[in-house]
Amino acid sequence: MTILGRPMDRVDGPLKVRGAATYASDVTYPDLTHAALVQSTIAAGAIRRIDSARAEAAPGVLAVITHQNAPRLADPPSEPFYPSARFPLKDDKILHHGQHLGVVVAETRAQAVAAARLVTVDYEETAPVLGIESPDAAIVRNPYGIELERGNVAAALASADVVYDETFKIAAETNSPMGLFTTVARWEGDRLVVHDSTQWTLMVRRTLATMFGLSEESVRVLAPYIGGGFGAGLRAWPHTMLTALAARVVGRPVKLVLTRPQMFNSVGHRPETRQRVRLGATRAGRLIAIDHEGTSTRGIADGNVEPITLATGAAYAWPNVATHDRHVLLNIPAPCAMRAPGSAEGNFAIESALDELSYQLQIDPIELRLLNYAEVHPQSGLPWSSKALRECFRTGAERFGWAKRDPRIGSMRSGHHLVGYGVAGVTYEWFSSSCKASISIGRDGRARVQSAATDIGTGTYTIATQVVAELLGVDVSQVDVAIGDSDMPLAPQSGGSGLAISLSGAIENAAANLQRKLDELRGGRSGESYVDILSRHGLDELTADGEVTPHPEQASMAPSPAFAAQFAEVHIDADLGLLRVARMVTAVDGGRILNEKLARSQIMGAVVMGIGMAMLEETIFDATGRVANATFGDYLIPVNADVPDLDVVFVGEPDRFNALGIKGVGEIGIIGVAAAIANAVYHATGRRLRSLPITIDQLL
Ligand code: MCN
Ligand code: MOS
Repeated sequence: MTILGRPMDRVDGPLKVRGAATYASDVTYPDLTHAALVQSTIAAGAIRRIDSARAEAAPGVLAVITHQNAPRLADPPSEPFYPSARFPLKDDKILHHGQHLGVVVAETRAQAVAAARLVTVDYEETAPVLGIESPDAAIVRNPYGIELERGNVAAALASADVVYDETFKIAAETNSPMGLFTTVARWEGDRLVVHDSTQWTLMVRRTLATMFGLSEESVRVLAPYIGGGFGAGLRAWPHTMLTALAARVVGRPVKLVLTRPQMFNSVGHRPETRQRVRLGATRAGRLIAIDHEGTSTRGIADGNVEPITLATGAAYAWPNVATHDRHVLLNIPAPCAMRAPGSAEGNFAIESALDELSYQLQIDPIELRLLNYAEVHPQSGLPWSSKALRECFRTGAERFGWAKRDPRIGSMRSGHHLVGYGVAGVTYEWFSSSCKASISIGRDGRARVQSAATDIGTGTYTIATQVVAELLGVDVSQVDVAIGDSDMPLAPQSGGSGLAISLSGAIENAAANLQRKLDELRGGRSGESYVDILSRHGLDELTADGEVTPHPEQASMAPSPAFAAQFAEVHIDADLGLLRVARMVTAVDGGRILNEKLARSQIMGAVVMGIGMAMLEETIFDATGRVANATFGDYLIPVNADVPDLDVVFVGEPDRFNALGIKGVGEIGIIGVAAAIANAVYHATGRRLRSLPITIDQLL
């Protein structure tokens, strides 16, 4: 292979730099109207009455739609693992602060925003249930069945030489992609065309088709470009439903662009979590039992998955395992997926706990992990389809200079700063789905691939180009990629770090089918070019479809997760407690890497997000359930000064489960960052911080 793996520049880069890539907010129509939302200022209760009269009379206003006059729609459907949002104009109930109570449509955006302020709402207020510790909150089992029981944890803990038992807390965080989520909806008779900021065109299509009682073919969802998602685009959100509804009511196209504060209460967030970890070990460092309890917050009427303990059972070779996942139901805007949902939180607890044990047992932290290395899949006993976690630790340690670490707490200094080294291991269960693609080859020699998949900044356009070029043996400049359109062949979400696997599998299958058709046409004339074959047969182009379904549970091999080892060096001002990450090294087993440059960008971006999670990010709900820091002035994310030298290295080999040997890399880079930093902080200071974000007050 010569084109796969190559660190090729993004094929859509020039378009983006020139402003020629059309994001949803760039879409316009001659008769376009604009919408603004009316949002609840209480977190719980009901609407007694909404008075829209002044808004309706305001300049330019075409409609004010509330639950009092909204046409009835069917309930949105739920996808497996991707629960739907509740349509907020269904009734008079208020379940969270910021809930959409209405939408105002006007000739201009300014008119819509001004009129939305004139809508008055009379509330029947009840006390909201807020905070993960609320005694009034209902607690339910995570409905997605991710709990696990292996062996006998209670007996093993009772017989262990060393027992560890601690609790971890992580603040809620908000995805905050740069691109403000936008919907532009237009009805063409009974056909609905929607441009949307989404990671999953077919999910939005299905949701709108169901709600409006249309066939799926009557809805077209376009998302050729999206300014980041990080999981926020994995649900069909109420503002999208409302824009489609508004366009039907006014009989003209409608555009709705969320404001930055609305991005904090309308498109999901990483829930607040609490975890308890109990570990049992022998003196020699053999981990014999783990009990992992994860609890996350959830909106009262919204589903969410948040699989905190998903990776726990397979991460190390502990013979006795019990995991528990609970949801606390609150009057908060719906939490949803945020990069490595559940896994990022679960890893912080597990990898911090292992670090603590390493000091108790006086075993090097890497050594402790290798002593408990899962050589085979711990649940099934089957060999992994590939696993280079040992290599991640070895190569990462070498590049980081782990050997220079003095294990004694507070022993390393750089001038006025305490220096700490920390490490975390990562096992990440990526998630792939069925996918289709079609490839055509034209008489002009160009290859064209189509799929409903999205590129959310990840590089889908580029890797699809590379896969087609590699498999058909054409130059990358001869390949056109068309994606982000639900009318194209079925594709899953950009999500669960599974799109590269799914889409390249579908392309691989389509390319094989195309080659077969070409071979038939070639009829033994070996060496005849595609162009010659097509012209000899008088064909303008030849097309083949391809499809891939996720690997079935196989009897001989366990499908391998992706793996990583992450290393952090921190510097802490000895007097002021100021914490800075000096450098980070991440070694990743992502199977075959499709594009070295893009994959590296994925890891670097995720590490930056991990630094945010570890040290800065916190979505704060005040006593009324309002997000109190819903701006980029108040919600802290890493800036350049917070981001040190980030070293990324790929190790391992092509996986044996899919044709091209790929594993997902879009999320893995965030997962071990918080634990690596917290472990480094402990090494530097002797302070064990089990609550994120780590702030200066915790270090003073
Ligand atoms: N890649 C590669 N080799 C592999 C696997 C992937 O070179 N073996 C590169 C490709 O450039 C590919 C990208 O990594 O396009 C991501 O591939 P994959 O791991 O399959 O992830 P998805 O395409 O499913 O993307 C979703 C993933 C997730 S779940 C989140 S959250 C996330 C992420 O990607 N959100 C992102 N990365 C993001 N990057 C950007 N810029 N913006 C986001 O919103
Ligand atoms: Mo990623 S949180 O699965 O979009």
